[in-house]
Amino acid sequence: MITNTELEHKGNLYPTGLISYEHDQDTVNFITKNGVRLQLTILRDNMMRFRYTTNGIFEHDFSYAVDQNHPHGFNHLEISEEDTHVVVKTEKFICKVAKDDLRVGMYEHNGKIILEDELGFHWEESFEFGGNFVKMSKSSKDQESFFGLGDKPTNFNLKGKRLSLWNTDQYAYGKDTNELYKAVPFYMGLQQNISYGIFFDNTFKTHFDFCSERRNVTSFWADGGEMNYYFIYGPQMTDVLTTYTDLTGKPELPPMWALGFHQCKWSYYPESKVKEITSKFRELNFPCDAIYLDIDYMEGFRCFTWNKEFFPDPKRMVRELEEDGFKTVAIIDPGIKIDLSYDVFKEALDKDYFCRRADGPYMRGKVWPGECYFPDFTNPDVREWWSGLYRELIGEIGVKGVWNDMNEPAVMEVPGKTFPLDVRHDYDGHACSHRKAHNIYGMQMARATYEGVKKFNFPKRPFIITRANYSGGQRYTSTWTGDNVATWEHLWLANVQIQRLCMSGMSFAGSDIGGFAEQPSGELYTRWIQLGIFHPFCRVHSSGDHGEQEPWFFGEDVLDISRKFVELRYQLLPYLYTAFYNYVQEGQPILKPLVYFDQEDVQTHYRSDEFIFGNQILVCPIQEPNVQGRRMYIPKGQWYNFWNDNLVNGGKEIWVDAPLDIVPIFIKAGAIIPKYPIQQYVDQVEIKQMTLDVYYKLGKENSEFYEDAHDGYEYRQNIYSLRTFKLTGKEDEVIIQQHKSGKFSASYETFKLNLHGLPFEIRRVFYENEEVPLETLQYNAEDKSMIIKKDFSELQLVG
Ligand code: MIG
Repeated sequence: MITNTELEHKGNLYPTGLISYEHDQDTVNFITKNGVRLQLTILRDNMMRFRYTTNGIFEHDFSYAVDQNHPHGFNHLEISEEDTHVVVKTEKFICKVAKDDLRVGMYEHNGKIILEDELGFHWEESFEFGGNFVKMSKSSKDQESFFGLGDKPTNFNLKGKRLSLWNTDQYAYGKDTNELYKAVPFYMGLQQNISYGIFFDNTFKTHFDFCSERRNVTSFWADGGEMNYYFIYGPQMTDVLTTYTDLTGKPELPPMWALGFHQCKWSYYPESKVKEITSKFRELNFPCDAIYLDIDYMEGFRCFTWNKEFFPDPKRMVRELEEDGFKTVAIIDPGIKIDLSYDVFKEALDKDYFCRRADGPYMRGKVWPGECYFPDFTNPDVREWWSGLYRELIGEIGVKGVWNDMNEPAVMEVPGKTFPLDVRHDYDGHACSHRKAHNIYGMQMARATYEGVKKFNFPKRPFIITRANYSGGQRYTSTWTGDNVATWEHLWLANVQIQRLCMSGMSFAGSDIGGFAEQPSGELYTRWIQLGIFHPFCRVHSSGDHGEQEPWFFGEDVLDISRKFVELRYQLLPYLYTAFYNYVQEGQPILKPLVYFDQEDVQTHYRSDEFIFGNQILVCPIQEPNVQGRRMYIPKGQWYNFWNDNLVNGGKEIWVDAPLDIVPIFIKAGAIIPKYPIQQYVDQVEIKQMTLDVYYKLGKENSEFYEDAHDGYEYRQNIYSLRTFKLTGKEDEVIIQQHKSGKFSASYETFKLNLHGLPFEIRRVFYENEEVPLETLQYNAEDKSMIIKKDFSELQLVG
C-alpha cells in the first residue's frame, strides 16, 4: 500500500502564489502562478464546493451522485480581501483562502475553527495513467471523531483508520476488511461540538486517512480525476447529514410490504420448495411479506429467463404466492451469458451494448453462467434497454421486487476479482476507463433496474435491492451488507454497518440475518432476529450450503421468540413507516447512532452498540453468547424500559436484564408510538382501530405518525396523513394535542390510547376543552386504556 509519506517523497506538487481571483453570483475562481485553479462554489448557506485543476482546464462537470433536483440557493454571500487571504462569508460560516498557497480554512462567525487545510490541495502526476493523483490534507484536533464512509466493517468511529473505496465482492469478509461492496466517499467530523461533512465526489479509487498516519492530520486522495469535494457545515450532525442527502438525493417511499419480514436463501427451488416454505410461514403464524428467488430460478443462470422444469408456470406461481400474502423478489446479475441463441445476449451484441477492452474486443469474464459479456450501464441507451427487459418479469409475471447482485462488478477467477482496468465505459458521454467507472457500475445497474421495475409495476411502487452502490444510489435502491458469516463478530458488524450506512445517506439497509456463510446456533439466530427487526431492511438469507435458516429450523423456543420479535416489527410498522417518511422527506436517518442523537454528550462519541430506532426507541442488541443481560448506555433524558415500564434517568450506564427472549428496548418519555395489530403480512386485514402507546413525561415531547395507502403515488397528491402529537405533562395532568395535515382518510375511526407511566389517578377529563365523564372515553382503569376519535385535537387528563 502506498502511504502518504511515500507519495510525498515521490514528488508532490503544490499550488503557488495567487495571481488573481474573480467571482460571479455563486462562484469564486482563483488562479495561481503555476496554473492551478480553484473554483469555489457556494451551494447553500452551509455548503461549499471546491474544485481544483492543475493546468487551468477543468473537466466537463458531471456527477452521478448529485441529485439533479437538489435544492440550492443561499441567503448571503460576501467576498472581501485581507493581506494574506481572500475571505468568503456566507450566512453560516466563513471561508478563508490563503493567497500564497491556496490553503483553505473554515470558521464559525465567532472565529472558532471548523476545519483547516494542513497541506491542503496537492497532487502527483501519474505518467502511467495520465492525469494526477489528487490529494487533500486537513488538520485534525485531538478530540476529533469521524463517522460515515458507507459499509466499512470496522469501528463506528473512524478515528485512526485508513480506508479505501473500491467496490469489491468480499465473500466472508471480516472485521477491518478494507474494501467492501460500496463506495460512499462521505464522512462527518466532530470536534468540540462542531460537526462538518466532506463529500469527495470522485469515482476513481479513493482513500481516506483519519489520523492514522499522522496523529493530527486527516487526508483524502484519489487515483485520478479531479479534487472535487463539498464541505458542509453543521454544527449539528443532523444539519450535515440532511444537507448531504439533499445534495445526493433521497429515495421514494418504499411500498410498505418492503418493510415487512423477508425470507431468502440461495436457493429456494423448485416451485414446490418455494410453496413449502411460504405455507410453513402461514401454518406457524410467522409474519412474512416476501420470498426471494436466487440465481437457480433461471435457465442456466441466464438473466430474464426461467428454468421451466423447476418453475413451469412462473406467472401462476407468483399469483398464488401473492394470494397468500407473499411478494416475489427475483435476482438479476449483470453478467450476460455468451450464447448466440439467447435473445438478451443477441440483442445487446447487435446494439453494441457490452463493455469493451481498450484495444477493441468485448470484455469477457466468468461468472455464474460461465463466460459472459457485461452491459455498460454507464451508457444511457443501455440503461433504457435494460429497464425494458423487465417488461415480462415485472409487467407480465408479476414479480414485485428485483435484487441486483455481483455488480461491484464481480468477476470470478481473475486477479482483482473485477474488470480489467482498461475496460471502456461511456460514462454518460464522458468516455473513460474502468478506473473511473468501477465504483459507479453497480449504482448505474441498480438505477436502470429501478427505472424498469417502476415502469412495469406502475402505479405501484418499485422495490430494488443492490449489493454495490455509490453515493446518491439511495435514490434508486435499498441495500444489504453482502456475504457475512454466522458468527457473533458478524452480529456486532451488522449493527455497526447498518448504523454507518444510515450515517451515509443510505438508510434502507439490512444484513443477512443469521449470517450468509456457515450456520448460526439457535441462540445467535435469535439475537440476530432481535437486532434485524430494527433494521430498515429485514431479511433472513443464507448460502444454503450449511443447512437451513428458516425460523423453525432451530426448534420451538427459537421459533417462538423469533416470532414474538417479528410480530413486534409488524406492530411497529406505522412507526417505522413514519421514520421512513422523515428519511424520504428530510434525509433524517432511520437509525440514529447515539452520537448523532446527542453529539454534545461526549460519552456517545465512541459508542456503537446502542442506537435509536426512528426518533424515540432506544435499542441495544445482545452480541455475546450465554449472557442474561449487559451494561448499556442510556442517553440523557428519561426513558421507559419497554418490558416493564420502569423509568430510567439517562446520561449513565446501567445493567439491563436480557435473557434470550428479551432484548433491551427503551422508549423515550413523552413519546406516542403508533402500533398496528399483528398481521401475517402488510394489509392482511383492514385496521379497525389504531393503538397509540402514550408514555407520560413531566415536560414536553412531540411525536409524529405518518400514513398513506402503503403503496402507489397518491401520497404525492396530498393523499397522506401526517399527525403531530404534542404531549405536555405536569405533576397531576397530561395534555395531548393533535395537529393533522394531508387528505388521506384511514380505515379506522378511533385510537386506543394505552397510558404508560401516568403518576396520578385520572379524575377529570377534558375533551376538546370541555369536561366529559370518564366513561365517554371507555376508560379502563385496569390496563389504563381509553378510546378516542382519531381526529381529536385536544385531550386533557387531570389527576
Ligand atoms: O457468488 O446469487 O451476496 O446474497 O445468494 C455468489 C448467489 C453470488 C452473492 C450474494 C448472495 C447470493 C449469491 N451471490
